[in-house]
Amino acid sequence: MQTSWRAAPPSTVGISLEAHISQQMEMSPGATGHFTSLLYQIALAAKLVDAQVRQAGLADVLGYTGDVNVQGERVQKLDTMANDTFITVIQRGQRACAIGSEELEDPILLPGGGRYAVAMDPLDGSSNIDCNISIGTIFGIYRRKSDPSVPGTLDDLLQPGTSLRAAGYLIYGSSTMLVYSTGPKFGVHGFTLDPNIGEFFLSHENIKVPQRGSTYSVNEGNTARWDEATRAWVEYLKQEDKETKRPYGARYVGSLVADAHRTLVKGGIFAYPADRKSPQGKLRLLYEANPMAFIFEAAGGRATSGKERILDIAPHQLHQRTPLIIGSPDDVATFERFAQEGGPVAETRAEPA
Ligand code: AHM
Ligand code: MG
Repeated sequence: MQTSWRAAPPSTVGISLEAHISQQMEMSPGATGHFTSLLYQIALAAKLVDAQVRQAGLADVLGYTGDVNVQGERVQKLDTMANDTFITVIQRGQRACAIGSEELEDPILLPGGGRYAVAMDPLDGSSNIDCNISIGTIFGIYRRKSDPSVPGTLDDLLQPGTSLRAAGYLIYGSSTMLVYSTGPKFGVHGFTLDPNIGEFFLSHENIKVPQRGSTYSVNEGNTARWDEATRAWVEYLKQEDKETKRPYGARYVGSLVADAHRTLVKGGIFAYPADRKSPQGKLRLLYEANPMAFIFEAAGGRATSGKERILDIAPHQLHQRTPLIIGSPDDVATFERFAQEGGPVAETRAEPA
């Protein structure tokens, strides 16, 4: 038998996502709990989607539905299930006035005075669904702009990333993780789902992206469609130079959540630049680029289209696309020098924030 009991030193062991969100709420003067409850709903929907993803090979939910989504892409069954799950849970929770989803041409505009607008990609990395590679969910939350006495409007979603109240992503991978931030002041935190208990626990507290990394992540199969500056940038990363620790290693999964998460934790750069096939870029501003940009900036990283800061872009369409370059500040600065000067550059360091 123990003769005495001593309180354990402060530790993050056993801090659930719910406890963490509640703590953050207490740190926000005037918080009413509406935002907290919306985050709980997203976490709940994510657990339901996780269960579907884990069962996918068994439950006949792999493959295509036969439909084509607004982007002209073939819809997979899991895309549809994830979309339905998030929308049902968020709608029932009554905290949102508008939901914009990659899977739906038009936003869902809700009555009931919900104070937030949610932009989301319910299942990112669709091309990887059928081969057991990490996929995920990406979301951004805005405070509504419209009058709460009427249903939400498209304009509640068409806000620049600088107006995001929170953003996050889920990875359904070798483990399931939720990473979210409510801004630089509160940091970026990662939670891992304990499948035995069905609860997310804090596993990556206050994630900071390294100042510079040693990997680049880009679909090099698109080389022939890139402009000269992008080609020169990738060639530069592949050259040998001890001082700048080149060549960089190449890592590309093809699921933004996975490529971005690795870049966030280990540093380096992820890029989906504009190319001849996708002159506006491939990724979607509101529910892919903005949430990732918000998280990277909150973790000390940077996010650019090559021409401007992602979070400053004024959206005019729900499904608008943008080039996206995110990563360690020094690595993004190097990309920008190539994009702006169109050729090789001397070693680049990010401007201090
Ligand atoms: P999705 O939302 O339909 O899954 O498409 C977005 C995905 C991203 O996850 C990933 O970064 C990119 O598309 C990969 O594109 P590509 O196959 O052209 O490299
Ligand atoms: Mg996507």
